[in-house]
Amino acid sequence: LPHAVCLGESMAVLLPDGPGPLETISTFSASAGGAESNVACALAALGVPSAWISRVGDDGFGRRLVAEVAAHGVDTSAVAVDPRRPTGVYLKEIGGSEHPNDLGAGRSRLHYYRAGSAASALSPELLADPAAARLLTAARMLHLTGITPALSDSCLALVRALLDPGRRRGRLVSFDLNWRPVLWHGRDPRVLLGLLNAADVLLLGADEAEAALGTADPEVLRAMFPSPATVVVKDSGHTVTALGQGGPAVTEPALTVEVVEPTGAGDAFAAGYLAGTARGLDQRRRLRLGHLTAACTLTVHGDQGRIPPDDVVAALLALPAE
Ligand code: KDG
Repeated sequence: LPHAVCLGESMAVLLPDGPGPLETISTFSASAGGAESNVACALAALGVPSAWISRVGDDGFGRRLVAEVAAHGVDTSAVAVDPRRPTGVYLKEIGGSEHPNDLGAGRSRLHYYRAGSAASALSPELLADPAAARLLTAARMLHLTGITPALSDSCLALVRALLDPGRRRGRLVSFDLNWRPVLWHGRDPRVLLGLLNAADVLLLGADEAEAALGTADPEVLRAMFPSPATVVVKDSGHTVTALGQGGPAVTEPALTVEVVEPTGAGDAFAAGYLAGTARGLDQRRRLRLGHLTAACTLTVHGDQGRIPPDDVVAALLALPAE
């Protein structure tokens, strides 16, 4: 049974064969990705038994998605198949060509085709599903993101139900803001405020916090969200600060790597941090395992990096603080 459950939509991913705006791309390779399943896969790679709960369409993309996530060792037994709605899809656009419409080297953009998807029909009914209830009852950690409440009213209701103190049974709930402004068109993103404050571990990127919450200042964010035991703020200089409830903040710089493409790095950081939490590491080493896992993803094109062998990870974690 899983130690951690990650819940949210994943999609078929169409990755262009090279950089450039979509009007110039003729070949895409298909894979699978999504914030919460990325976290589940990286947790499994780090030795934390994990499960991913979602819904997919009764189509080839859905079957591929479940198979790919399961191939990472993630429990997919509670992924429901919707006979009517399709699996969502996203295309990735990668900058770095000479074309005038290029995004710019090192930048990427996601284009979503997910409105009305199978996963957007996630709802509190999930809690009565025996397969999902079995995993949730066993899990010591539940990972959610700010993507799910943007998808539909029923998704928002499910996230609210999962954060309800009466249903938590001592499970640690982590919540990554994952601010996706395009998904909030026509919906009120202020609902996020209450959700973020209901988590135990709140993960925020400084850029997205500035955009969604109006500040990137770790102390201000800590004061804005008093309930979580820990608020983790990842700043644009790639330093991460963890703030508990009182006591000194812990700040840890990232590893210096050649960034190939950033998608999925935030998910990898979350997985590393949560794996460090599951291992009972101190705050600094949790952050360090987050950085290390993120670095593995920053240096590849896909959503997942390859985690180095255990002895390399252990040596990096053991380095003294700078
Ligand atoms: O963090 C990476 C995710 O953004 C990507 O895999 C797609 O889940 C996704 C989303 O909704 O943006």
